[in-house]
This record gives sequence, structure tokens and C-alpha cells, in this order.
Amino acid sequence: MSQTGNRIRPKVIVTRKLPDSIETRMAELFDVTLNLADKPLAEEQLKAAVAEADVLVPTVTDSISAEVLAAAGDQLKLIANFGAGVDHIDMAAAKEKGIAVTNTPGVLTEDTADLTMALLLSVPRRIFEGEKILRAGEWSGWTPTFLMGHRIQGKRLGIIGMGRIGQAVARRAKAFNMAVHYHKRSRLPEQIEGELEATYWEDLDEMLSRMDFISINCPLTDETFRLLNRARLKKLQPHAIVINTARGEVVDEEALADLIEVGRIAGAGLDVFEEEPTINPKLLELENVVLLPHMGSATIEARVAMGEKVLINIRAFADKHRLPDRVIPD
Ligand code: 8YV
Repeated sequence: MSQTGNRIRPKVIVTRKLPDSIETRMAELFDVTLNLADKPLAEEQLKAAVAEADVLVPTVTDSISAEVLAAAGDQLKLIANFGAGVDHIDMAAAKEKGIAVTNTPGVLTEDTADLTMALLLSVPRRIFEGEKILRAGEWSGWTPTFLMGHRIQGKRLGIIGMGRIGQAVARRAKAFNMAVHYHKRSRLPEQIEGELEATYWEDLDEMLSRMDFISINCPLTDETFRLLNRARLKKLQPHAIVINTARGEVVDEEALADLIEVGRIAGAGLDVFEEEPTINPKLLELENVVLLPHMGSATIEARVAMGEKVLINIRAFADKHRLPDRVIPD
């Protein structure tokens, strides 16, 4: 940590390329090392970074494991994550070492909910199948029965995890005249539930067996890892469609692919995967799945706002103020 005038300038290491305006401001405010080449850091490089930095700014692509944190020096006091999910950070190890963790909630909610709706429309309406046929020059013209899909209006959507993003999906689904259902560890306050006209299911299995669509919007934690395992996926109705814009590990991907292949589940829209950026080859072979490269928050507006949150959290740290987006481990 260096000092210019009255201001303390923490040593900040950023693991990936961030929007230009954010990097410029970081350079103005802090003693920052950027990653302009945007090459992901290997484990050894992450260890070297935590041994040197006062503040590390990682993203979802960095595994900040207990081993990495074991290499941290006493100077590392803050992990200011660029992103809402912190499942790639060993929170217990960070806590034990007295390292605070902040994230960027709230600013990517609406964009992630929009992308969820895009998938929720794309799969039943077969949008990408149509596009592929047209671009391949295989469209011979309109016919009354070509590429018929299913409407979403009037269908039941079961949202797993009803935090900020889940609620934003619920508001959109309501506008599309879907019936909103949800499962969450703790039930929403009556007023919010009423506004969303959402039906609560304490028992996830019960909800799964009754829905037309499932949208996964919960964080990845020890409790939600493979929450949708093979047995649970089998509870879905054969016409059901699964949308995941949260984390791949919440679903048993292999089981999902198997069940879609044999027609026990109708399809899926996935923006996240278990082994990103590797995609299970079984999924790639299925027609009725739409696969996107983890782009839920990929708008300029969201990414700049995420960067601004990172800046504010580091500034609060440097000024010894309360960290606005401190993640308190359970
Ligand atoms: C981010 C996300 O792009 O914020 C999250 O948790 O999943 C994404 O929208 C990514 O995490 C950036 O680190």
C-alpha cells in the first residue's frame, strides 16, 4: 500500500481485461496491474498475485481456492470480485485468513433476466433451429406446419431461487402471462409474493413435477450443487424445458442431456455449464437445446456498472469505510 498526499493507494491486481473506462479509473485511483492481454492467469500466477496484492480483482474464470489463498501474504485484505457469484472463491479460507470478499450485485439483474427470457422464448419457439435452416439455404418457403413450437403464454414457470434475478424473471414472465411458481430456502414476504402473483413450493420435487418450464436462478453453494440431480430431473414432465442462467453445477448436465435425448425432458436453454468453456459433447448433439457462452450479464451497461461497483468497494477499503457489497459467508 503506497501513499500519495493524504490518499492511500492500494496495490490492486486485476485478473482479466475490464471495460476501458473502468481500467482507466483504476489506474487513476490505485497502484494497479491490469491484464490487457486478457489471458486467464494460471494457478501459479494467481498465487503470485495474492502474494503481492493488497486487493485482488478476480472473475468467474479464476479459481480462488484454499491452495491459492494459502499463498496469500498478510497484505491481501480484499478480494473485490468482478461478478455477483462468488462460488469460485473459497469463502471459508478467505474468512479464516481475514480477507474480505465483495461482489457486484444488483447491476446485472435485469440483463440476466432478459437473457433468461430470451432462452425461455428461443427453446419452445425453435428460434435458433429456424435461423440455422435459413442461413443454410434450406428454407423452401412458408408452410402451415413448418417449425411449429409451443407458446409460453398460460404455461407454468417454476423458478428455483427467488432472489434479485429470480424476481426479475418472475416480473417478465408475468408480463408474458405465464403462471409464476417458485422454490426458495425461505419464502418471500407476503407483499412481494403477492405483487409477483407467485406460488411458493417448499418442496422442490413437488414443484418440478407440475411445471412446464424451470428457470434456475439460485447461486451455486454446497446446498445447490447438483440440486437438479438425475432423480429430480426425472420428476419433470416430458414436455418440460429447463433454462439455466445461474451456474452449470446446479444441474447434473450429463443426466439432463440423457433425459432430453430419450424424450423424458423436452429441451433446455443453457447459458452456463459445469466445465466452462468445455461443453458436454452430448449437449452439442441435441437439436432442442440452445447453448450460449455465459453471456447473461454481457451488456456494456452491466459490465461498466459491475466495474464501478468494484471501484467503489476498493475505494471504501482504502478509506477504511464499510464495504458496500461485502459478502458475508454463511
Ligand atoms: C459474470 C456471472 O459475467 O456475475 C456473475 O456471477 O455469472 C456473470 O454474469 C461473471 O461472473 C463475471 O465474473
